Amino acid sequence: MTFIDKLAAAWKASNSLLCVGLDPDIARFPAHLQGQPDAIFRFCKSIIDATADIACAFKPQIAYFAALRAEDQLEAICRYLRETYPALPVVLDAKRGDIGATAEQYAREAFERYGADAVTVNPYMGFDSVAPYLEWKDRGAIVLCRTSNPGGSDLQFLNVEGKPLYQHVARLVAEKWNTNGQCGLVVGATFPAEIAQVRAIVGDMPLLIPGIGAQGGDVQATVAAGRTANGSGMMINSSRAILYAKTDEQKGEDFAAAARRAAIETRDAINRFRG
Ligand code: OMP
Repeated sequence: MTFIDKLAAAWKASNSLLCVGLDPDIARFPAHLQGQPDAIFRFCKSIIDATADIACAFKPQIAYFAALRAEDQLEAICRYLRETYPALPVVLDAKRGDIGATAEQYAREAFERYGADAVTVNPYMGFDSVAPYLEWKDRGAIVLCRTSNPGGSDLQFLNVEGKPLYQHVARLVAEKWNTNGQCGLVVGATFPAEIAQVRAIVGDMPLLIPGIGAQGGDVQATVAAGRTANGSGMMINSSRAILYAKTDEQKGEDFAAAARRAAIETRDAINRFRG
């Protein structure tokens, strides 16, 4: 089954557009996990088990693992997801971008080593830097288009031949790069007007939309701008607002239970506006 088919099936089966981001920050782990050698794996596993029936996808962010030499725990998390929740796509957030020969190795890392269904990639170096990911016909390449951070405007908003650069990226991916129907685009929830512009350019192409929750993106505006005719088409990612939902005031509540509550609230808020 291809990434796109798996995602479409997950949207339907879960009735959810929520992508749970796995950005494990050990400084924010509960006390009983502090100092444990497999703390990252155990934290992520608890979050996954608490939210798998509420999510349409999981998105591990590689930097949180690599910075601590914990790639083995990322491998274990990806394996756990594949074996325990095979219907849920895993999007490896690595934002790769390099010359073709190097990109071939990054593609193997994402798809062979971690077994990811899709990977985020940076389009700045052009088609030959993205082509190696597209050789993996059953996997997805999710291309950065209009990112959620304020500095994204520095380049993505540059006026190129009368249109902002991000719109050229959207058009290029939709019309030239997506020959095998395996691409998606990243568009931040912090810029709903741009989500609508991208949706108008790319038809039903899946959008990965980070920026709700900790970054303050507006759920209603995001869903209105990004939904397809059948009310899906988006993986709306939330990481910190779910992972660290437990606050000091909720003394009795387990961190995974708090994450589940936050995930349900987010899924339901999204579904209210899907139509
Ligand atoms: P929270 O702000 O905690 O929900 O995390 C957002 C996640 O999405 C992080 O893992 C970011 O690296 C990622 N992200 C963005 O925040 N903005 C983008 O434009 C693109 C991404 C991404 O590609 O996932």
